[in-house]
Amino acid sequence: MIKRCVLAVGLAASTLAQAGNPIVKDIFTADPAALVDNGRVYLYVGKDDAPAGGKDYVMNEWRVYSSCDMQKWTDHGSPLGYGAFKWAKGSAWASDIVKRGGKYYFYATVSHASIPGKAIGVAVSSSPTGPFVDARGSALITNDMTRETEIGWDDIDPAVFVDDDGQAYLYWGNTVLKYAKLKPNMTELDGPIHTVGLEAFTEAAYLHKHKGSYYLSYSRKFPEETVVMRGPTATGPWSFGGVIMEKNSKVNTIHQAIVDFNGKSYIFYHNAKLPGGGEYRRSVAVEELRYGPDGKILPVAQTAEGPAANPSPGCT
Ligand code: FUB
Repeated sequence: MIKRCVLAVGLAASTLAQAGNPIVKDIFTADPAALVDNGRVYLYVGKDDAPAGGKDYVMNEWRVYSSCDMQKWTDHGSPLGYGAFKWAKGSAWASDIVKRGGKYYFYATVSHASIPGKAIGVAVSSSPTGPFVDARGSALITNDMTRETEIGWDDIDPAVFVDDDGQAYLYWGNTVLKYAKLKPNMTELDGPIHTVGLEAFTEAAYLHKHKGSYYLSYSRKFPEETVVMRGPTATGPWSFGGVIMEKNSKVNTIHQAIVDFNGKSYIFYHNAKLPGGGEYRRSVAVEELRYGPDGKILPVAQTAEGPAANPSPGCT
């Protein structure tokens, strides 16, 4: 199924031979994050390592894949695991990535080793495929920094967004959505933590901008469905924009990421459709995402085929 090849840059990588969903067919993958850089789309996932019948997440590392056309994907291996954060003790949960000043900043959920609960770290690399190293040597967000809920997993699922004026924002949360500005160094908060009141917010907030509108998508309810809010700024005010994707059948989570690539828009998400899949054995997939003439995101159906090939000029 996997053909070994060597990229022009000299890094060993593997080409995934079969197009269609799920994107990765040889391991279980979850919690997609995506980045478009130099005409290539990079997909970051958590590796679901739970055994068949497992009762909890087993996630120790992230993996990165890339494509020039949204159909053929190259496997670049693991750019980091939770062990990149010396202060963490496990749980390579959901992540997000952004490029700034020629560097790639990877925000990641992990379990903190000494502060009970989940935490968010930031790692940095000079390449989108890593390796990434801890950019701070300490967590950016810890469970004791927010007090809206008693649960230990309410500080998860980072989503980073840099606005056109250069202001960066970090959104995150489970049960309660929070956000804060980031300093230009991308490794420190710049001001207070705010909360956003969203109906039935569960997790997986994601902020993107398209044709002048800001879209805040998230997982609503449990089992989760993906819904979107729309607003005039990166911090709202938000108006409900509808359900983008209906809930999964064999897994409660769905976790989306949305990017524009080569003139089209795409949504990455996960389900449990790979044979042997389930709650803790998920699979990342992708579909084209379309906007109506009024800028409303249209509902997206999950498909086995995935999007049509969209070759990015000059991308090899
Ligand atoms: O993968 C672990 C958690 O499940 C993520 O952080 C959530 O978004 C959900 O997908």
